[in-house]
Amino acid sequence: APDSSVRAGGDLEGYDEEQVRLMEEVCIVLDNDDKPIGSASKKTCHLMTNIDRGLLHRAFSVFLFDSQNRLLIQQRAAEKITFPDLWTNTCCSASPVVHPLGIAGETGAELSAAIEGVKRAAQRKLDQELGIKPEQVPLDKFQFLTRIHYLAPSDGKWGEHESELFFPPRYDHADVDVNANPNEIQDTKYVTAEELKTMFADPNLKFTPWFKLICNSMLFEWWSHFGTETFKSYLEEKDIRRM
Ligand code: DMA
Ligand code: MN
Repeated sequence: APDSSVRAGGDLEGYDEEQVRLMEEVCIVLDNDDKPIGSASKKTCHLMTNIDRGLLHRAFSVFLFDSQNRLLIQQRAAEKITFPDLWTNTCCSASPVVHPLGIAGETGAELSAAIEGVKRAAQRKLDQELGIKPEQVPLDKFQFLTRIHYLAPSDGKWGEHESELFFPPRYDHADVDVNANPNEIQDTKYVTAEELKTMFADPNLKFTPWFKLICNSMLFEWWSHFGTETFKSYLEEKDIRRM
């Protein structure tokens, strides 16, 4: 259930009303080994004062490719409380607890249960941010790659500390219909790896820290091997990458 007490305290004063409302969502809190140990509001999970004390939550990153092997990227809306205006991967979010007891698998301790829960969370968020309907990103076409444990400040007050799971949500690279939500996204673009590298070299373009980190450490390599046996060897990594 949303935690309506999150508006207390004045931390969210002056921000966009819809984004403030979304800070009431309840996220899955993890121990250092990715095991669920409780829940906390999205606001609580993203305050640097809590992150500095070790608070960690479950999140996911989606990388959607089209039939021409181009990656869908987005520029975050100015309304976003964390990392506004930055270019980033297709879709990211904290994995919310959507039912007081957690929907099937969503609070599961096992990696496979976590993957199933996060696939559902990703499917919902692809619709909420990009207007991509669940039928176009069916759960059985998502592929799990790996997990990273990651911390980055946004500004002085807000930041990220999360264990992220990665997915390409269509291994068959089928085209989907995009209808971006302007409260979340100001621009979208399909890019080849070469086009993305050119964007990275442009000093006028700003990117989220996790997207640059993932691109340089993993994504360009994965991308160059799509459809090959090598790509299969990247799937379902058990170890947590600590970055
Ligand atoms: C945060 O995504 C999650 C990761 C994996 C960096 P976000 O800031 O876009 O979350 P939300 O869309 O829920 O605001
Ligand atoms: Mn997001």
